[in-house]
Amino acid sequence: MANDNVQMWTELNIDLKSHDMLLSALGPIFQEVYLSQKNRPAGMGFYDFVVGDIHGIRVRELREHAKNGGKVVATYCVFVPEELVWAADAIPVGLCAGTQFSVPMAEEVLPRNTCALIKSSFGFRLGRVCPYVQASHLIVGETTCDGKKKMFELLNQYQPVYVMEVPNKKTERSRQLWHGEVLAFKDVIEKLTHNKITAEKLGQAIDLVNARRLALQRLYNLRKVSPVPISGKDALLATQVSFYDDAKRDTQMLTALCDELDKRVAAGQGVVPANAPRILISGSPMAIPNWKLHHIIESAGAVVVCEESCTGTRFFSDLVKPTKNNLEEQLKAISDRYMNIHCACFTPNDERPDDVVRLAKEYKVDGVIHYNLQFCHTYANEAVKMEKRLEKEGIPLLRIETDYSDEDKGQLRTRIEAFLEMIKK
Ligand code: BJ8
Repeated sequence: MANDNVQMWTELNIDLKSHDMLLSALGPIFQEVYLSQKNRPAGMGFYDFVVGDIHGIRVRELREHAKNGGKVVATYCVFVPEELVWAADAIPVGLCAGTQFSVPMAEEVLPRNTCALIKSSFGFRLGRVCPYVQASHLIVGETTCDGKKKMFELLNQYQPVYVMEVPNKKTERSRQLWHGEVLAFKDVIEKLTHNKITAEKLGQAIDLVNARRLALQRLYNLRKVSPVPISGKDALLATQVSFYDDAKRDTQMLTALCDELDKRVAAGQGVVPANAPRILISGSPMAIPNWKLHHIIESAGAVVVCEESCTGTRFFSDLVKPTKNNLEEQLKAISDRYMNIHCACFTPNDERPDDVVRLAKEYKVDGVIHYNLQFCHTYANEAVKMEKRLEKEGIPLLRIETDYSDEDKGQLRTRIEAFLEMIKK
């Protein structure tokens, strides 16, 4: 299998030397962050296997699909309506962009004062180290932030990129603009795949993605219990894998994991003592293998019970409203659902602090850690409002700004330990 992988990566024009370095760096990190945890649910075995073969089996599935004439559509943002991709018999893949490894590659071209997520994604393509990028027929970007939209222009020099225009306001005019974008995206996908998106196909795709959202909702609901039956790191990993695994299989694996967690809850079995501080993280998304903050928090004896982020609740909280098989109504339901993502790219975006307050209560947290990637201006600015709002609600908040490097780990540890000491029950 190892040789088969090498042949596949060669066919995908991967830089094998760099790629080897990337994979050999991932193993020890995963060992330290994940495999060293005690008392993990057996269902996490599947996710360990996925990470252990991160550029193997799933990429092979995508290649098989392409050999049979299918298309692979890569995305970076939860605004891209994946239902339309599935409905055209193409496969959507959420790209990772969570590693420091590809950042120096990107810095040869992009300004250094760009957020790590943007640099990491661009570096993957520039350095040819990500088989998911190489295997995709189209990359779909969006205009959520300035850094990303300008990076997509550059990325387009290497691979076909289509950019969806995400409005910055939530007015009726903006909603209409977004609806038009969804319709245009449908045309783009139909053209790419030569498949017509019918009401029947779209209905099936809506059910497929909604089922995965419901499974993730169930997983997160189980994290509301005390003592919590799963660590924040494990829940984050399960969510991260949902971005690129097959949606049907993913739903099955999440369901099996939740069945096991139900039993843990019934037996009162937790991964940490009931009095461990419960933390909600709010802010920028954390793509694989960005486990840095969770690892520091949980190594300090606390537990992350919820993420208000795009690798958390924003990814699955809302379903696309099921409608009868009428294409027009389905497309409207899709655009409505996606416009309801409370990303900091919107102004104003008061729904996000509302969400954090609500989630803090639902998950009975002792404190919130606001996480924003360095040079991400939207989240950094929104933290000011968040701080005021949480202060009013009496919810302790710690603001963290960081990147993917290890340089500030010691400093973060000190600040987080001090915060945990302050909120201790
Ligand atoms: S819907 S959060 S996934 S845009 S961290 S690249 S905003 S400078 S990631 Fe996001 Fe979609 Fe919004 Fe979610 Fe720019 Fe900020 Fe970097 Fe960011």
